Amino acid sequence: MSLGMEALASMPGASIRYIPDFLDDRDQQRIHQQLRQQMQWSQQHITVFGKRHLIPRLEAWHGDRGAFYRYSGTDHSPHPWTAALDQIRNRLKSFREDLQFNSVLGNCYRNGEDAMGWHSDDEPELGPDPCIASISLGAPRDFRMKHRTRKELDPVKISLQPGSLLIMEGETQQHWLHSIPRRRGRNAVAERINLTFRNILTFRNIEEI
Ligand SMILES: O=C(O)CCC(=O)C(=O)O
Ligand SMILES: [Mn+2]
Repeated sequence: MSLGMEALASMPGASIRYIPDFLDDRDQQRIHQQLRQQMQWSQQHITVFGKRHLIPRLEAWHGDRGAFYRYSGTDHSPHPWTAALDQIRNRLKSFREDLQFNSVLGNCYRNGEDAMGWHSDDEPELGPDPCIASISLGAPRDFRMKHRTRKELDPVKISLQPGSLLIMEGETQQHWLHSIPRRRGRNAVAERINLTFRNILTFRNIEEI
């Protein structure tokens, strides 16, 4: 089912809002190019059943000093805010006063081979009911959501458009999983950058490390 009012109504326990035109096309293109060059992208490994795999995308963690985050099996110390990241952070706050974040995880899907498997953003650093603001730049990609336990509920598909904002909050992460599937062959796509603004609640004192 694609996202519309009827899909939202049939997502018990989810609190999500999709704004397709949060950034206009010129801004989203400019910011995409800036972030491709200015964020500290790297391709991490993950070990599953003793075997090391390359994660199929590039990632970059930026934020306030002390906002450590554990993802893909490793602790990450944040790189500083870039001007473009800070600009979007301010726009989120102007859009809705309570959209205030101390960090952002960037994902760069270089093409349709890059993807993200089923998960929820439920790391302890984010607290029990995190608010996550997700910005999309570049090629559109499908964002899929499925309920953790209620198999009778249809999965939901949102086509995340360039310049869009998706807000997930409330108990969404407790009840729903999300993923970005591969797009191969005829469905191949160009690069996409996704920014998920987050709030790390457990700051580490840098002097102690
Ligand atoms: O690329 C996306 O839209 C999703 C990213 C995501 O789920 C994450 O960073 O946890
Ligand atoms: Mn996620």
